[in-house]
Amino acid sequence: MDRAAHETSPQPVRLQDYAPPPHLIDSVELTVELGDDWTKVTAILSGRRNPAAGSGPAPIVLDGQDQQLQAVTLDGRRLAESEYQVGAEKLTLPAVDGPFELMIEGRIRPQDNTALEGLYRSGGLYCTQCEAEGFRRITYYPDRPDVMAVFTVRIEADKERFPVLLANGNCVETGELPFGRHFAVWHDPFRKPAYLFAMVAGDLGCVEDSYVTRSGREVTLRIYVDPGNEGRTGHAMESLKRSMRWDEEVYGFEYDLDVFMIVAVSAFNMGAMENKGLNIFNDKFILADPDTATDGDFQRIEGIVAHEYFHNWTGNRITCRDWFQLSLKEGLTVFRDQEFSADMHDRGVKRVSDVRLLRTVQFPEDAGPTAHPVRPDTYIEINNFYTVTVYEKGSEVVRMIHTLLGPDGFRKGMDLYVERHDGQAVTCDDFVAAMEDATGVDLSRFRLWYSQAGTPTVTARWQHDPATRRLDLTLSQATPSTPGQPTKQPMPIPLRTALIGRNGAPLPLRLDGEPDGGGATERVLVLDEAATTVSFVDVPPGAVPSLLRGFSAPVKLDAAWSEEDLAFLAGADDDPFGRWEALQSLSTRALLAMVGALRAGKPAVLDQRVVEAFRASLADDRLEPAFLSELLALPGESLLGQALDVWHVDEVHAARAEARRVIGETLFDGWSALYERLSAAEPAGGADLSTAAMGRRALANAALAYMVASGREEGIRLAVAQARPDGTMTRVMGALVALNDLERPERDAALAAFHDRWQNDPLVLDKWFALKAGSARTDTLDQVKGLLEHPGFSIRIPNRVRALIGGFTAGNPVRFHAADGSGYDFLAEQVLALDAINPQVAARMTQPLVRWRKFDAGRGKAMTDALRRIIHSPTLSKDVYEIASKALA
Ligand code: 0A1
Ligand code: ZN
Repeated sequence: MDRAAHETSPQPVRLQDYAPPPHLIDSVELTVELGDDWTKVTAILSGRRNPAAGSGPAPIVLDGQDQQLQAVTLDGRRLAESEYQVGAEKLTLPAVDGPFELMIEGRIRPQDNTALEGLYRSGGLYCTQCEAEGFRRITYYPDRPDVMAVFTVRIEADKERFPVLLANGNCVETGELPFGRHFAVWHDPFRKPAYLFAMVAGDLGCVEDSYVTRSGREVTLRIYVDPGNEGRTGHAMESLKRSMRWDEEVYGFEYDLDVFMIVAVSAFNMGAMENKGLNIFNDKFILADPDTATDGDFQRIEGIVAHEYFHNWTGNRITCRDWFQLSLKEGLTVFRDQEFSADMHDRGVKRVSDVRLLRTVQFPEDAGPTAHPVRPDTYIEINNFYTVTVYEKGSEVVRMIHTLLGPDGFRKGMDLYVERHDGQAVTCDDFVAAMEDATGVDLSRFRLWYSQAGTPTVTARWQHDPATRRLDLTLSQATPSTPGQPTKQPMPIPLRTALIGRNGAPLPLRLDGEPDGGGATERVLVLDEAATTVSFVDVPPGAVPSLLRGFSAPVKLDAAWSEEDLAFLAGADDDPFGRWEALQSLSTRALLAMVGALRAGKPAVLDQRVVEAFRASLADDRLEPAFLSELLALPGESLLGQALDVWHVDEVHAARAEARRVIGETLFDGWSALYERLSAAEPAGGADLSTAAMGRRALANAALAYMVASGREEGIRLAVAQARPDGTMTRVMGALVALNDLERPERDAALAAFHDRWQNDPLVLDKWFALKAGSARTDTLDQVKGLLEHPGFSIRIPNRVRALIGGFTAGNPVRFHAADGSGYDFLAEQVLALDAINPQVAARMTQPLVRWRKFDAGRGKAMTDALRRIIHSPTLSKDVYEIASKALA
């Protein structure tokens, strides 16, 4: 029997059932006594009845999980056990009417906490992760974001093993205790929800710096790492200072405490966490030097450090009323970190890489069984909703508001949002209302973007009449049904539009009926009905529309471009995104035609126009190397799979490999000249981390990969030389990626040398695991199974799991989707093993199975068999249950 049919199926939580908390907590005094057997936690809560939730006595109900309650004292009187009820996840206390003081004593065992939520041990370090609902594993508490309190925290621990004791805010007292123990007391003056609580205890190295805010306050900055790693924190520290400056300049947001701390830990479920004044990071997103981290790693670190820092205002000062509003802080903060990175580096390149992520991961989510709106209206396990929809699509929704209001209007809206809501827990609707009230722009229909799931398709058709010089552009929209939402309404869709003249220059635009277009060459057209036609006048013959410029809305565009139009835009569009998109579309059409040929048993031949467009781009020396490397990347296998009704994994893989071979071979001399020129420009050591230098390395690696793909020995020879493990990581990884699919001894030797050099460095070893798991070679699954026994692998460390298991199941479609179902069996087994240890990560690992409808009948059956095997487990977590049951629904 499916657990779905079982009477104890986990029950969903619904937005419509939201009710304000019956009691508020004003202050929390928490004492945590870390001990080898038990950790004792004492909480003194000062609370009162919430006037917004009615009057009269109401029982105090607290959340709690995985802990032993020792004693409860209410207003100075110890309660008898008969006076309260302890359920599996709730503690119910007597009804109270007025203010109260509650003391809760309990004990927990962080050393057994493998779920990495609440207080846990990572190596020799104690640390916390409380978002979303981890605080209830530390003490009984109203663990919901609309309860905001001032926290004072006292930590006690053995001094020798845990010399560093940290919590949010300012350290107000430290001292010695008997038996070699010591304590520290931290006070955070800002009211905050429990999910922003954090504490750390361990033996850590510390790197200190400082920052002077624009009003002249000095802030101490500290990054804590395992001793020995201090030398790898410089980039994170610089990124932090740049983020602080940017937030002052762009939004007027200044940091508000005297100290800002970051702690890097090796066992962490996600990327990082924005706890007030004490961010905790997955060490992978802090530690970097040119020998061990790639340029991509450096850029991700900068973006994530910025993201967590930016949460101080968008998330911490103003937080979410309930977890359905998660995108209030996440969509907005992703938008802010994307803009920060665009300002620090190349705006066009950043946009392209963000769009690629959205399309590769969010579009499939929006089209599959776990599709949900940016503001979900129901969930079983909130941890499953830290999704690309809430984060990345949420950011696109904020970006559309920015486009509709303009930068000044958006800034006015942000100012009003902060003025109204600082110190509060609010909703997405409050955010939109501030944007409206600050500018007078009506966003009532725009709110559908928060409530309606699914990716709209915009269809664009046009007709030019040479006699009247009119171009009629007809636009229409449709959003497919998604689970629970069979029909959709049209939404306002901002479409940045231009017309590119035959000479390659954008034309001044005038709409029919306008006396004068003002000379502007770009318009934001807002498609807010099911269909509409706009007419441009004075349009010369041969003009080609450039649509959805900058990817101005998260939609699929079906535009009537011919291959010639696309080739023209690929060389002429003045919008970087538009130019990249044109070449992507041209390549996608060609690759899909190759897939069709292979399906029909015919040879796959690459459309020559793609090669010519590549040749032209290669020769265009006005392009920045970083942008050129994006331009010359073919769409990935999963994007091609999505573009097909049925994702034929083998044919997609073969077609793409053949296209790369042809492009590599035909343009070999061009790649080779480029590679040589760029390698000569690379200073020894590779420590130049400027945007330009990173761009040159990206392009050199792209050229190298095409040379290897050509099959010529010279390409392999160059890659083998570049793969030598004494090089900088960007170059070594570029070479290893280029070699990774080859059935050649050189490939094995290069990987073995890399392993031997880095086997004792866990973060670099992860790269090796991911390479092994991501190889298209036929022996990959066997290799992966063998590596589960590698001394460097541990199922308890999420980074290892994501590198090895995720590297195979999410990063290697052609092998994971092997027709015999072996990849699915492997994943089912791993998900079940992991679920007993870390349900949150297990649920994420289940994702590659959910889109089984996208595959042929044989694979679809094998995938659903694997899902059934998972869901029939008698001890399944609600995390995995939610994903698997939705996938099978
Ligand atoms: N708020 C963090 C992400 C995060 C979410 C949940 C976590 O554990 C369940 C951990 C981190 C961010 O947006 O960076
Ligand atoms: Zn975030």
